[in-house]
Amino acid sequence: MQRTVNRVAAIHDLSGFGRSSLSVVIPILSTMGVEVCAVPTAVLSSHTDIEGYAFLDLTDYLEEHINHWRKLGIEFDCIYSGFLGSPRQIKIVSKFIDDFSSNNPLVVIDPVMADNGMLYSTMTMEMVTQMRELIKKADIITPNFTEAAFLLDEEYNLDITEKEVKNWLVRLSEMGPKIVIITSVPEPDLSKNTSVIAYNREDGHFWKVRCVYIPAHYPGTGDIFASVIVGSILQKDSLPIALDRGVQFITAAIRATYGTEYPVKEGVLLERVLGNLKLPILVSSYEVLD
Ligand code: PXL
Repeated sequence: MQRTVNRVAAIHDLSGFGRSSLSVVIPILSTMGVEVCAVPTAVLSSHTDIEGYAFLDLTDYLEEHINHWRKLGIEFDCIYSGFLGSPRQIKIVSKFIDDFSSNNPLVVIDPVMADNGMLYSTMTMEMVTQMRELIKKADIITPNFTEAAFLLDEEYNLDITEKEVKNWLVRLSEMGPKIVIITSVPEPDLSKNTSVIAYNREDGHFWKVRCVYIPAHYPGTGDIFASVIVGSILQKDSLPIALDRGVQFITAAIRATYGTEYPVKEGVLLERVLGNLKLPILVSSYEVLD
């Protein structure tokens, strides 16, 4: 049966406070006209950057959750995973992809593990090793610059050249995914600025979208960016337009937040900008790299 609305299995944690993971994935994809079926990997009182958070790992529960869906014979247009709570969970996601792939869904893996050169507090090197296995099954991966370095076992070096980043993209795509999108790539010539650089192995193209610098580091922006990419690709936008959409949305969200007295750890004011997702891309700024 042809579905009227695309359906995504969203495998992420539910962090109650601080606007990350399912708390942003669901509103973004719903606004973009996508049905979200959540697979909650863990429940936290907040993301892990807020001291004293409560954490319930749902690894033991997940099989039951997924088994019910197996019995129902549910199909998905996309399987989209993010923050995973334990090494065993990575194996469960891998099996989920195998079991729910008969209709060839788009598989998007955001290897949420680290930022600013450091692993998040719940992550281990064992999880990094397993993530290298999991991304073999992805069509698209969206690591940030730190996660790309961990996946490739490369040094986190902010002086990286564009040529080296292209080499990283190609090597990551050789691990499995057709499309690799690295966010927060440093721009050594423009200190503090970053860009998003992507590679599509199927047509050999590299794309770049520059990000304006705003001196605040909000949590959840990686989840927001990856969710917009998922919604955009599902609505059949091209890869460079999806990148533009992701960067423009994040920029609007950060601009709506920065300059208010809002505490950075509470995330961006998503509620103020969600409606932007309904607008067409009026000005595009992607560059083609050769
Ligand atoms: O935004 C990524 C993310 C997702 N889930 C949890 C996190 C983080 C980043 O800190 O802590 C629980």
